[in-house]
Amino acid sequence: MVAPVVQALQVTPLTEQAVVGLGSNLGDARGHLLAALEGLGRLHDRLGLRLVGVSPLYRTAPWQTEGPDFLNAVAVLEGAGDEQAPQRLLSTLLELERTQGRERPFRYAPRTLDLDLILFGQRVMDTAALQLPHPRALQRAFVLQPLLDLAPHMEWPGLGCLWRHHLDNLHDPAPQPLDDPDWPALPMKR
Ligand code: PH2
Ligand code: MG
Ligand code: MG
Repeated sequence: MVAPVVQALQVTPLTEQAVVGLGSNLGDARGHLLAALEGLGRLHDRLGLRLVGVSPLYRTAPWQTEGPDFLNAVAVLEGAGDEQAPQRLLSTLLELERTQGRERPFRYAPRTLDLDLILFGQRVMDTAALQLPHPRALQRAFVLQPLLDLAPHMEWPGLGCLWRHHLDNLHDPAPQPLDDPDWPALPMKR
């Protein structure tokens, strides 16, 4: 008669939403972002994360760097993850970057594909490999604007919904939404 009691005590892992920032300003930028979305859509078997949101596509001026304009967007993944889940997702993001031929000749160099982990639920981490929330995300309109479009109710650790006000204080050129009927935007259910 012990087994049913133990079963009842098992903790159901919390469902969390992870935000991924997508960027490209080298080669077929839109094609690289589409390939990334396909990859993100295939993570369920491996990581238990489902793609539940894709923002509109934006053209953005280079931030703290030079070179061609970027295409940027954000995506939201959802699932129940253990303690290692953010690190595993980060490794997978780096793999997807490599698949698109990402090279790193210098900091902020033009890139075929950049996939940044912005948030993983309400987790706060500061390790050499991974900081959460992403330490520069609140300074970047190319992250906050697509996130505002996609998930205005997203909660930021320590800030709740106040992250939205950071966008008002950024004086970079505003990200330009692209009218792209074939972009696979996936609005989020609330
Ligand atoms: N990424 C950077 C640096 N600057 N600027 C824009 N507009 N978009 C980016 O994705 C971007 C950037 C470092 O990753
Ligand atoms: Mg980046
Ligand atoms: Mg990066």
